[in-house]
Amino acid sequence: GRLYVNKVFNISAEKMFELLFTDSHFIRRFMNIRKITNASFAPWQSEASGAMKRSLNYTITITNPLVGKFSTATENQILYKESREGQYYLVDAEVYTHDVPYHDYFYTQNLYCIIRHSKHKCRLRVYTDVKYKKQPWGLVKSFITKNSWSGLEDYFRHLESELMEEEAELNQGGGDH
Ligand code: YK8
Repeated sequence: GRLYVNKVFNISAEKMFELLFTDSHFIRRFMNIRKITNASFAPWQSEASGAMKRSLNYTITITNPLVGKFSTATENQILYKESREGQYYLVDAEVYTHDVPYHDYFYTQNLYCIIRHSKHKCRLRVYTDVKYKKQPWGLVKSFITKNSWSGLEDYFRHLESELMEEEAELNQGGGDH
């Protein structure tokens, strides 16, 4: 896997969780910019195991010329029970892109880790892996992996820069964060 985001923000851990994992203005706006449409968010629900789960459905717009322009996607998120409100949040997000070539072979796993740093600061880490449900031919596998990494790198670089803008907006005019 790869670590795409590893950064301390002037945003509290609670706020970071709210921005990324609730139906927030931030995530709505980010999806708009990325041309992610028809988004539906299920509410978080607790599981017998003590974890929380929710799933999202949306349509992504793809810029990769090798692939059709759109694909529907399902994202299943698990908030691990080891998470502690305001302190530490671990979210496992599995993303299935249903309409891309070889979609039945792979999915993407994004692990988001939000750690409280101080009252108004947190560290965000996003660790990403391309997972295989069945083994494709070697050449196909490297093709999938290469194309996935480039799309993911672009997405998370953009997410990080939008979070930095949000951080600036949240902190402007407001005391010593
Ligand atoms: C989520 C991983 C692969 C996919 C794409 C597929 C290429 C197909 C390979 C062929 C287009 C928002 C990606 C990047 C689309 C976007 C997905 C996003 C960024 C040529 C064999 C969507 C996070 C996420 C996870 C997986 C990404 C797809 O929040 O290359």
